[in-house]
Amino acid sequence: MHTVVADLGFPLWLRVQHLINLIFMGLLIRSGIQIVGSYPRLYWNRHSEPGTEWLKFTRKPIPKGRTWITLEQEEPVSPWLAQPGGNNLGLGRHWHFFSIMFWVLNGVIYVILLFATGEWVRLIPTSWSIFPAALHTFVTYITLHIPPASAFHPYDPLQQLAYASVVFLLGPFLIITGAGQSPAIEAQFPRFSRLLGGRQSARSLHFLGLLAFIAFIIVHVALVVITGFGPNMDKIVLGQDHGSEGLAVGIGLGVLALVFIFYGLSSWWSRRNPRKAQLALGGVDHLLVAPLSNVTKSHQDYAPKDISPFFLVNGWPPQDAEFATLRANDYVDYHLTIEGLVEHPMQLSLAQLYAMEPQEQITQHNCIQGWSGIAKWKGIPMTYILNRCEPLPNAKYVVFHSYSKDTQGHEYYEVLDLALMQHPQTILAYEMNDQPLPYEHGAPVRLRVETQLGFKMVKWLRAIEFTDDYRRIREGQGGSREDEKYYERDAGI
Ligand SMILES: Nc1nc2c(c(=O)[nH]1)N[C@H]1C(S)=C(S)[C@@H](COP(=O)(O)O)O[C@H]1N2
Ligand SMILES: [Mo]
Repeated sequence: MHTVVADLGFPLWLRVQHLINLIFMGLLIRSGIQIVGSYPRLYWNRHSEPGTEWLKFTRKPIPKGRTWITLEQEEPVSPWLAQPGGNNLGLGRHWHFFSIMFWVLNGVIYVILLFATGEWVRLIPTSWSIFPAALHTFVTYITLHIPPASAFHPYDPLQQLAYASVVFLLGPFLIITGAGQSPAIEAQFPRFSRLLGGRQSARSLHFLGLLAFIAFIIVHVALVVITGFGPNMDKIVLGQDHGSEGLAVGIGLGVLALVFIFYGLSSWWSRRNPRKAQLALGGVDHLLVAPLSNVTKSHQDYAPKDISPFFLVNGWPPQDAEFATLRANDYVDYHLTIEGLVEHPMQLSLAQLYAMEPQEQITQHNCIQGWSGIAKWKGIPMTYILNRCEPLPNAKYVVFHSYSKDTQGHEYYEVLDLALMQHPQTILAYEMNDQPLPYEHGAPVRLRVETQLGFKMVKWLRAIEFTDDYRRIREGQGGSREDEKYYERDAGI
């Protein structure tokens, strides 16, 4: 068996897939670094309280004695490291999800071909003796020796184990820990989330997976160089050890240079044309993200003991006089406007809202930046409001307007699909942890949609508008964060 495999060169499909994998792995690592920069603190606990992180990549202090928001904690990342670099969480995520789709597809085809062609014997150990043999190889390398040629069948035991682990363990581990951070998946499968220790632990594990991948790449490349760069490149690039090493090294390094140039140019392009990048990459991501957003339902039901002792704030509270007056009078003059494509437009006072049958839920809030926290929310199910106002048949979207401003000084608004309003845990919340909703968390009323990312849950609600098209609103992307920060409209991941 061994001799047969040793004779196998690298078939063309394997070499092409190796290159595709390299391109997308690089994009995933780069965009992953971008995403970490948006909230550069990693936790093992569920509450994301500053100071309890096990690792951070920021020297920014936590402001004391004033309200601060988590957007202030973003760290720009150099485009040498991150895709596309700077403070670009939205675009970084587009690159990440875009790459995931092609990386996973490539991986699946690879595994299928591996088994279909018999090449699997390269990777998958067929005897327990691989472990002592691998240890032996490890000792050989660590004492600065190179195993004899006879140890490679075609890989040496340590190499074979490492490759098999990366393909069959590390790859799936990254997919699982990535999925474990999606609010839609977590809301649909709370037990899966618990298994990973919650979203923060999933994020930390995902990051450790990234480090493991980087470590693998460094060792892998180093060994390719040490154990015979020319012949190895000959196999990787041309498929066989033909003795055309110069050509192989030339082609190999040339292709690698092209890949790096592509990273640089595509990052530069997406920073120069963020809207185009959002639409182009987002159009592809949509295939992955939209089903998650639209199919999942929230079954979250945390226990009171899970409630976060501390809950981060994002988004600046309203600054205008109108809201200040409302607030000064304890919101007695507050009215929530319900308008647009409805049978019965209306104005609801707080007293009218309080008179309706409320619902309570203990759920996890997931900010797109990466932090999360658990709280108990009380409010009116949106289904109840729908029954009262009766949306017209052509109503497809619901626009939530607020009293606060986004980072460009426009009204903060977000658009949600009408279908999400039917979800059992979509409520207009007026209490948080058994207290009236605190000012910084969106008093007097905010939205909760428990399968979505936090930016969709508009605080300081002013009006709810039913519409058939959101494209004519402002920049037409479906919300403040989509307009100004190029986030995706489907916020399930
Ligand atoms: N009106 C308004 N609502 C908003 C925001 C905002 O800036 N303005 N920020 C959103 C974001 S990004 C998040 S993560 C949550 C934060 O909710 P919290 O401050 O209660 O934690 O509110 C969302 N709702
Ligand atoms: Mo957020």
